[in-house]
Amino acid sequence: HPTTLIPYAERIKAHTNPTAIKILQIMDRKKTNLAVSVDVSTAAEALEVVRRVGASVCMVKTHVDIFEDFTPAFTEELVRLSKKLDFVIFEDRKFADIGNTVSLQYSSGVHKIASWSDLTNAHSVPGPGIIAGLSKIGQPLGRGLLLLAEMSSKGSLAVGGYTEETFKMAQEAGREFVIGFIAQNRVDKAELLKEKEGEREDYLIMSPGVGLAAKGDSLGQQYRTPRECVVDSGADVIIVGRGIYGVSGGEAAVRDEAERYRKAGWEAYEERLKL
Ligand code: S5P
Repeated sequence: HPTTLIPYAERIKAHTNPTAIKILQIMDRKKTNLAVSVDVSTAAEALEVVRRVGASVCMVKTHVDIFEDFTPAFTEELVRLSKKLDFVIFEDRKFADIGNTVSLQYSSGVHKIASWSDLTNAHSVPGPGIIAGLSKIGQPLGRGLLLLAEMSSKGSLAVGGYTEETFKMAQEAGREFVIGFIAQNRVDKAELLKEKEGEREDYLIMSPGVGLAAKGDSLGQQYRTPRECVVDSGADVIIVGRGIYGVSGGEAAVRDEAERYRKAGWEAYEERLKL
């Protein structure tokens, strides 16, 4: 795939969305394509994990609806840490409703996601209105959106024609707000990419379901190694949850494990540039 042979830093010029530009700049600056997912049960624990792994990541992914102690103080501190430790915040909300509803879910309620999260994601199942509803809120703030084109879980229905139509939906919407995909492969197939006025279409592919030890869990999750994701399947960002925050051995172990994944992801990226 042509995009996978271009260094992250060079891909910046193919983007206009501020969040896409920021992600690529951070990846290049910190030599990391690692995103850590902090799916722990309290906001306090999540911040502890972020303080430990922050230096190793380009992105911190949250599910704030998991926290039993969520308050706006959490997002204030997360934003502060994102500036101090240089990473982007991704609330993994997986919106899946009509445009009007998702615009309310994105801007309002307890979590006010658009006010603090650089990046969020949505299922394509409702059709393009979901992108319109989210972009109305997020685009003026410089936020970015990923569409879920594939999933890592066993038996996922997001395959084949669904995946292809999701890509086309993003392409139709334009890259001012939709900057890429959650996927297991390069769903922006080379033959579908268009050159507009000499400018290449560039999408960020972010892959969850990454583990160096486990192959899966008891609830259908499936893991691949960073090398399989980045070299074999062309992912730009690897997303790791339990493989990092779930490691036993205390604070230092979590930090070391994040560094181990950062190195594995970065070495895979350097290897693919030479293909
Ligand atoms: O297809 C997907 C999409 C996502 S965003 N598969 C996933 O596992 N995710 C998310 O990635 C999931 O919600 C979780 O937050 C993370 C994977 O966590 P892990 O602990 O299995 O690494």
